[in-house]
Amino acid sequence: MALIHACDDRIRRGLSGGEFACTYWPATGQEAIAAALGAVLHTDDQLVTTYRGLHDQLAKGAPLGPVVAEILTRSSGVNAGKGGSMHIAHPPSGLVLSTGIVGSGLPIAVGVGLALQRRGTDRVAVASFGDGATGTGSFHEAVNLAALWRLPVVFLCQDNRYAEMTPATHGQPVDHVADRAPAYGIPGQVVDGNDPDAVFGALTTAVERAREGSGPTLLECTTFRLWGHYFGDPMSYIPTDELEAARVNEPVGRYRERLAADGVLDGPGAAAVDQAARDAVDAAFTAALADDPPGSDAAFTDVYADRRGVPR
Ligand SMILES: Cc1ncc(C[n+]2csc(CCOP(=O)(O)OP(=O)(O)O)c2C)c(N)n1
Ligand SMILES: [Mg+2]
Repeated sequence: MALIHACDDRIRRGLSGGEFACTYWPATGQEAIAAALGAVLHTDDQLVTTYRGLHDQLAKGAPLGPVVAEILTRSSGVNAGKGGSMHIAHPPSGLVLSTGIVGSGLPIAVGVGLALQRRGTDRVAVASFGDGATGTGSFHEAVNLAALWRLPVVFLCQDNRYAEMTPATHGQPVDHVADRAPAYGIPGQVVDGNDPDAVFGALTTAVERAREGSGPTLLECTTFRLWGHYFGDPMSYIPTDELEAARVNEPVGRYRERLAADGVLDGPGAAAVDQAARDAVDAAFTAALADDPPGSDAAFTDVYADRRGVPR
């Protein structure tokens, strides 16, 4: 959680100060969901996430330096600087891809789940998406098919209450995304997405169910995007009291307080964790900023793959 928090902060500071330019969708406020996800999944479990994916990508084990370099479109990036902040993939970490088309990650995760099932593995595929994605047709098609074929998929909704500038209450006729699960005959659960222990528990159950062949779960983790939709979002459409309440409920500080109360991590210990995270992030940015963007000669490499999936 500290690493995600530090990295998101560093990106926003760099953009604010004009040090570099890129599109960015901040993940601050959603650190707990990703940290729990990373702790529950194995490296060879597969994750499909979205443009708001920094937290998921780092938690899944994608390497910090090459992820930062990709965000800055440098040739040392995970995708050689040709994907940019919206299209981060790292197959060795089980990070299948990050998509910019809302709802499109779910059917892809279902396809991955089908492949895992047919190969007879006990691996699982997770689709991580926002509350707004549940209004797309692809959400319903994906959940229906995964439920029908009892695929090893977990549908992980990061319900941050907004889709761009539209509140969830204006976009869905049910109180909770998880309320839709009975329509597909699968378990649905709402969990406090700002409590990493709660997310860990619920995800463990969902992932075990998928591993043993009992099919998918729809897990809704309630949270908030504390910096709005995109970097620079003035957030004027969010009522002040709602934003204030969300800031108080912020997961990193909340968990730090719990760890202190439980005698797990004292103040200096927490400060050391934060400092180590900031140091790692600063080193990643220093290296990435010293690297070059890909040259024009790279434009036609890694574009097509042959039938075995080998890039050419
Ligand atoms: C199919 C499609 N429609 C619209 C958009 C424009 N768009 C980008 S992000 C977004 C909001 C998605 O909200 P949500 O699924 O809740 O994810 P969040 O951004 O809150 O993480 C929209 C409508 C898009 N990228 N793709
Ligand atoms: Mg949302």
